[in-house]
Amino acid sequence: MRDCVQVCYKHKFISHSGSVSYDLGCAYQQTCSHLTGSIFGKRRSEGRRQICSECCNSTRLCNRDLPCFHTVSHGTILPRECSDIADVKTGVYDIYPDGVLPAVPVYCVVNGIKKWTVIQRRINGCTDFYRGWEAYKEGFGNSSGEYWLGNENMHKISSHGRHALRVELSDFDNQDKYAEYKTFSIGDEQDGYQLAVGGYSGNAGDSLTYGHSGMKFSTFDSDNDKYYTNNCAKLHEGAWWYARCYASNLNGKYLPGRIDYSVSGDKSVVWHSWRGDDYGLKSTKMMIRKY
Ligand SMILES: [Ca+2]
Repeated sequence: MRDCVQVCYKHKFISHSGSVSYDLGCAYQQTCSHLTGSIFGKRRSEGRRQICSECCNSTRLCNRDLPCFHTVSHGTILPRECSDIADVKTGVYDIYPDGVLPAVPVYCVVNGIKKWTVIQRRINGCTDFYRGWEAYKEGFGNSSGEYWLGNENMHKISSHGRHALRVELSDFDNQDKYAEYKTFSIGDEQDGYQLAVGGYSGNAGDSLTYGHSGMKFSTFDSDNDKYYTNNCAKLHEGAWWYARCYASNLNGKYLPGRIDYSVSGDKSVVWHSWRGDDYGLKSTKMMIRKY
């Protein structure tokens, strides 16, 4: 099987003692057709002086030495997020949340001097967002369409410098609203990718700080919510930093417009403080930037 592309990296880093070293290794960009659900590859190896090897088959075992055909130049600092990319414009770019390969394709939004990295986008309901812990951890979807960047990537990006979050929302009456937060970060997996968000401004109302900041992430197969006798992710067919259960549900089911409670319940793409929990929004965009 030859549909896995092998790439190599050489990444400059500074150790705790202050000495400069280079992390040499290899990674692959996952292009295997049976894994099209994910746009994100996995880092193949860590540490120094790894031998480049071939991605052999779907078991992801690597066992053959191969020459590298692509090497990142000596000392190159790879962009961790859109604001690290020189001359970035609105569109799809590769970022490296780990600081090393593999690349993660992502949608960048440039608004004046503000360069945003989109972490979540809904536009048409084409992508299924009712997925489990591993899918939300790694990310899924398509960088030019609907996607979730992945909790692990969000954690890595938000761990380097202070970040702001901007949430942009549209309804089916062609109205646009936004909510912006001065602070945004995601904990690591051990912390359940806990959300920390605050400093609201905007015109959509704040449906994230109260009820979600401080909460762990929950999926249907990993219940970390505060509703001890029920599972919020299952109840609302989403995955979110549920408490008991939500003020917003942007990864909910794509149910356009006013929904019939008796049929669908409050499972849709909701931002309570704007259109209430019986209205499924048309599009959503969550994006972050370093400042
Ligand atoms: Ca629960």
